[in-house]
Amino acid sequence: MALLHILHYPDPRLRVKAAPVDQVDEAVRRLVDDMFETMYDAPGIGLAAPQVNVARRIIVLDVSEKRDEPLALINPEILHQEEREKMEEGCLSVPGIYEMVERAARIRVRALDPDGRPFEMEAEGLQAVCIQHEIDHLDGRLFVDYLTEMKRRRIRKKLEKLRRHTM
Ligand code: GNR
Ligand code: NI
Repeated sequence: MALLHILHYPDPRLRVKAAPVDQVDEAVRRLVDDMFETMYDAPGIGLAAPQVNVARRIIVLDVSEKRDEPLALINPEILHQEEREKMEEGCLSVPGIYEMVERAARIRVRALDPDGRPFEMEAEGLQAVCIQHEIDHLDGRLFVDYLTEMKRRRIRKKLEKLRRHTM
């Protein structure tokens, strides 16, 4: 197991569209394990492979209170979505920023598990928000993209300044 480095906005590598996983092998399972370790350590409720500089369609999440319900989705696809709801979001790649984002309230998702077996699930509430947030990462999209240009610019300046001070 290993802790992975998380990329920060506005790193251009967060904007790359991730490619599907064609073979769920040992290397993919090792990456999933490292992503879980990195997510729990951060701590975060989700993590997408592009955030750790791997342009593959792999996400991990755990929205449980006790942090004991790990869920890995490989090549996730949203089959169905209904209703819209606003929730406050944050992102490990946009540290210290929290803003309201509107997304589907309930979704049905298809994915492969770490054994390469297809499965489907329904999600709502925070879990639905998290899955949509992570799939956005796979498509090179960040939650700040849903904000106004003015807010996004302010966030970019703030993080660039923060980086200059810590370098
Ligand atoms: O840890 C995280 N919390 C969170 C809160 C509200 C909506 C989405 C998230 S995901 C985020 C971790 C992360 O950046 N995943 O990509
Ligand atoms: Ni994120």
